[in-house]
Amino acid sequence: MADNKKVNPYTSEKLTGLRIYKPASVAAGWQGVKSSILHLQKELGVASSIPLMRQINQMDGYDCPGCAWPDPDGHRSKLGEFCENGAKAIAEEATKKQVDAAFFKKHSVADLSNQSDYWIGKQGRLTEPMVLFENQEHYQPISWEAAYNLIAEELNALPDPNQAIFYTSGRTSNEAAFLYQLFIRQFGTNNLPDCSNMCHESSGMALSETVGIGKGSVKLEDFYQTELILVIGQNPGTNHPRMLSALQKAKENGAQIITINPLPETGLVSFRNPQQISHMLGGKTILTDLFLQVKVNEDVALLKAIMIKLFEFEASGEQVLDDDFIEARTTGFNDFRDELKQFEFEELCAKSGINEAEVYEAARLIASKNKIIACWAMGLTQHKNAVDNIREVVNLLLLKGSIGKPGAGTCPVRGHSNVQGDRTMGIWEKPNSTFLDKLERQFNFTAPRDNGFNTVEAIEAMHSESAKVFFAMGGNFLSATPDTEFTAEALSKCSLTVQVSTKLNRSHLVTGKRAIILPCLGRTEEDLLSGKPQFVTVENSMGVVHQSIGRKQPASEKLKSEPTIVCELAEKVLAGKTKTEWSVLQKDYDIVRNNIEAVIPGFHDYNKRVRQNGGFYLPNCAREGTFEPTNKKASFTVNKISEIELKPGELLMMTVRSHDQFNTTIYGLDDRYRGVFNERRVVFVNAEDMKERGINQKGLVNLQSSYNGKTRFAKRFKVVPFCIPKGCIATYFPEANTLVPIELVAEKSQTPVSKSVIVTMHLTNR
Ligand SMILES: Nc1nc2c(c(=O)[nH]1)N[C@H]1C(S)=C(S)[C@@H](COP(=O)(O)OP(=O)(O)OC[C@H]3O[C@@H](n4cnc5c(=O)[nH]c(N)nc54)[C@H](O)[C@@H]3O)O[C@H]1N2
Ligand SMILES: Nc1nc2c(c(=O)[nH]1)N[C@H]1C(S)=C(S)[C@@H](COP(=O)(O)OP(=O)(O)OC[C@H]3O[C@@H](n4cnc5c(=O)[nH]c(N)nc54)[C@H](O)[C@@H]3O)O[C@H]1N2
Ligand SMILES: [Mo]
Repeated sequence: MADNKKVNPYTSEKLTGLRIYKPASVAAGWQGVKSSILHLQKELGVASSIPLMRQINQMDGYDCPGCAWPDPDGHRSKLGEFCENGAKAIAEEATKKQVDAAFFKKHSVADLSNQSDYWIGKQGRLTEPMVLFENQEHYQPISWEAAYNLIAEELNALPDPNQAIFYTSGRTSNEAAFLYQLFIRQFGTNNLPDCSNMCHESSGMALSETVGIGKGSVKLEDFYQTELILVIGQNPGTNHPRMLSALQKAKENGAQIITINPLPETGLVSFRNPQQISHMLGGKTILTDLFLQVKVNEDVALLKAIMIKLFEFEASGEQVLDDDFIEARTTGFNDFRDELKQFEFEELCAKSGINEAEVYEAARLIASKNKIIACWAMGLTQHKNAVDNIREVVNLLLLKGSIGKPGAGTCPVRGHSNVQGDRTMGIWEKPNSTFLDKLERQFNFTAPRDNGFNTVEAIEAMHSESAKVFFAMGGNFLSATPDTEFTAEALSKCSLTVQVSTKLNRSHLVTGKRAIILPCLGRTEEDLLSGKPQFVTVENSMGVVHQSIGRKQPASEKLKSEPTIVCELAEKVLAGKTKTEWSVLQKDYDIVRNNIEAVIPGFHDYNKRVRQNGGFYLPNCAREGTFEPTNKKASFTVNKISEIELKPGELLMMTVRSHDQFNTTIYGLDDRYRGVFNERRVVFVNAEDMKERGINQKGLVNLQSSYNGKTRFAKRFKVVPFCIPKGCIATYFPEANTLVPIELVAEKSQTPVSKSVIVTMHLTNR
């Protein structure tokens, strides 16, 4: 482990005092309200919290910086349109604590890196631009002007623009994202990796190929009309808590819910709606009708088993499949059906870990319904066969004619609040030529045409020193990416690393030779241009583009908005080489939006329509049932079941989020729903696996993964016995990211395989 002078790229191995209780039986309720208030009170006080919480997700307020779950199209709750974890996100951003020049003078980079991620995040908001010069131990203040000059000098000294990498996290607004990709493409590269590469890339790939658009097809309204909802590989109680209200309403309207997950996640079992008095007096809604506790990465086997039953029901004379839909609106059905015939129902059930009676019950539920929604998140997207996982979900929906009609469709539940919008704006390493053609015409330049690096390729390029400058628009690249040691080496080989950020994180500490921090405004804060308040726009998980306006006094006078930072930097870096009037674009976001409208389809009358209540829906061919571009038909596909075979002693590890974190931002040390308190270095293990290994509750273990001849370690985890399938374990992200091999990525989407890492577990006494 690192000595005091050395920068430590890993999360702290210090244990904090684990307490284990029974997992919670109901989500939200009074405990959720109490937790929201505590977090807000601690970071900004009650008086400042009340006006802020009134504005969140209101039509004239700001968009919650947390997840991308949509707001209702019509009525918004006066009690506050937010959840417990939204309150934590606001507390984190609106905190009164500050990380200023004096802070960096006091703490060296190495000292900071030896603190826990929780401690680092809790120090407060970044308040002024800082620079870390080569071989220096402390960051020091730098003016905006000097910072831009330094970045311009490094970028322009590169022999090839493709030696620079420009990462984006998913909080960046449409306006900032559009300007950012324009600047980068004028600079000359498509090296635009983003957090999507680690998130829903597999969904985008699978959906574009099968139904013609890489986004989900449902609207919130569809939840209220549907008959059956599948929630697969998603933990909404923690990660999209407002989805529970939609599920509750769906149930009240008669829908049923099947949950497919290796863990019995509390939010999916039962829910106490904090907005409903009867619930707060003890009532609750039981959400899940059928829980299928699938083994990690065995969803394709399970889905195939279910579909075999559907075909059997059909063969016995029942009307189960939507034959007209299949005939008129799809291709590839025969190949799909013939391939399915090669599997044995019993073998598939055994592989998935679900008993035959339960699979039969699931098939019965599905057989009798015509309007089905499938929701999913990282439980499907972060596996080697992730794209196949999602294509198999699409197969099931197509069999039932359940895409492109009300009450039915695909619902990949997005993560970051504008991750979907960023892609729409062109944050993509593989832009299509239609988009580039239009961008070139609008801005009179020649755009680079070669594909750029995605996240994993970017890390590899820095590691092999074929990329030298790393620039991040938000996020925490070091801790969010796989293979922490490898990524740390990669970043350290850069000549310059730059982070546009709101809060301090580990990516500010593991740096290139020189490093810069550019502090920016957050969602909640007022954004004035020449004294005029501006709003930005974002796109939620269901393709609604709407405004977000912050009204809070910024954390510091020295902060700049992301669009301003991009425009000012572009002027410096592209000086003499750009025909774009960056200073004009910078004056008013309406001007930026007019340019977006000219380049990106679906944004006609952008400035007008986004000012109307609740914004507007982008066009969506799958929603409309036209399934472009494959002859206006959707495609059945043939998909592989998981090829993972565990050897004796091996376990399959998934990394999940606790209830007290937003990705790498650690709000607290509790995972209330799972009954784990005051500790993040835990591993959830099946009791039989513990017994076989002679490990007791709270036993201390090291984890290791071996891949392609290299062994990786994550040390000092406390064992928590848990209801999880035998052979599977769970740890938290980012503590276990050291175990995820950089080369282990999903086929086609190249998403790191963070939910199926083969590991071994070893008792230790240190
Ligand atoms: N409060 C809060 N909200 C968030 C975030 C956060 O960190 N905190 N993160 C945001 C982001 S960026 C994202 S992408 C989303 C993430 O939202 P989720 O995808 O819900 O997040 P994870 O914790 O990764 O949970 C994955 C779920 O999949 C299950 N799972 C794992 N492997 C498998 C499998 O092989 N099959 C099946 N069927 N299930 C599996 C796990 O048990 C877990 O319940 O949430 C967003 N919202
Ligand atoms: N093992 C494992 N690894 C994973 C995952 C997993 O499930 N398991 N999930 C993956 C997923 S789904 C995702 S999306 C990625 C997330 O990867 P990232 O998006 O890179 O990580 P975050 O933790 O969301 O980034 C948090 C940082 O963003 C900055 N920030 C916050 N708000 C703003 C803002 O408004 N503007 C700017 N400029 N900066 C801001 C703050 O400085 C904060 O520290 O991680 C991935 N990594
Ligand atoms: Mo994500």
